[in-house]
Amino acid sequence: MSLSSAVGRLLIEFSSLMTLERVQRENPNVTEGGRYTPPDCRAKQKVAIIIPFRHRDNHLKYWLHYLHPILRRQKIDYGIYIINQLGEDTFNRAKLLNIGYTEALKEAEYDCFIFSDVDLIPMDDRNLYHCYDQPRHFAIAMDKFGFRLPYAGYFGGVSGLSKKQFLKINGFPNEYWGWGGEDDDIYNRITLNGMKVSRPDVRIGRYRMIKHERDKHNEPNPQRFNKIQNTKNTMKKDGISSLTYRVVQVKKYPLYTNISVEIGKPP
Ligand code: UD2
Ligand code: MN
Repeated sequence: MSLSSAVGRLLIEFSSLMTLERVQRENPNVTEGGRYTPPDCRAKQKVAIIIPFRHRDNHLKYWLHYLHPILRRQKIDYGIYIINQLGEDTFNRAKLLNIGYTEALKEAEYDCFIFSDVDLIPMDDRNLYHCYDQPRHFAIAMDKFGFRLPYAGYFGGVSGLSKKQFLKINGFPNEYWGWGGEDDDIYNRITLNGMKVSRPDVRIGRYRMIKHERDKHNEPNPQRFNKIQNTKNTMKKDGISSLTYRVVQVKKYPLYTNISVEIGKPP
């Protein structure tokens, strides 16, 4: 991968009006469903970018506006998958990510999976969106945490695992309903399986998060503190091996593929 087209630190703001028409005009070489293959080289990895989603259309516009050009400059061979939770039951981020992994593989032979919140934009295009020897944590220095890692085991926001790394940890937990804890459970799975998180330099792994209130039906999960103590016991049975859901619609838009799913509700 050549970095000659990287520009480094980027100016990221969320005040200008953003429309999908504009983003489409700016990205004519992205093909249906939000796919892109660099024309001038053969990329080593095929990367599926998975975004857990519900009622965040405004954030998605900015995400697409900033990320498509960055990924193109990085010469990534990629596809964008929005996993949209239908209904108004409690949100479940990690289960949506498992679904994204499964559904993306039905579309192409992806070997790398990057899981990103819809509201997180990298501020430096040298933060390369591909997979590494160890599970990768990309969003290490966020504006909302004063551009520092909030704690050593933090794995939230944007992360990436190869197919092999993902399967080694039995994917992500399906049983974290509501806000919080699922990212710590994933971190536990990684270390309990003898892997180590890899991270970019703190000057490069900088992010802006679009400011928002806590969404309805994604209240903090009171069970999260207990659950993250038990990853060792739960990870073998709760994960990609136990995933159940129903796909209601797969729709290919010019800049992304939307997969709308029913995922059930907390027991
Ligand atoms: C933090 C982590 C996030 C996750 C979460 C706890 C950061 C920047 N991110 O995010 O990775 O660990 O805590 O669960 O620290 N979403 C929707 N609709 C909803 C609810 C959530 O689309 O109604 C999606 C969306 O992609 C969002 C993500 O889930 O970015 C995480 O939810 P959040 O942004 O409300 O949580 P936040 O910022 O505290
Ligand atoms: Mn957020």
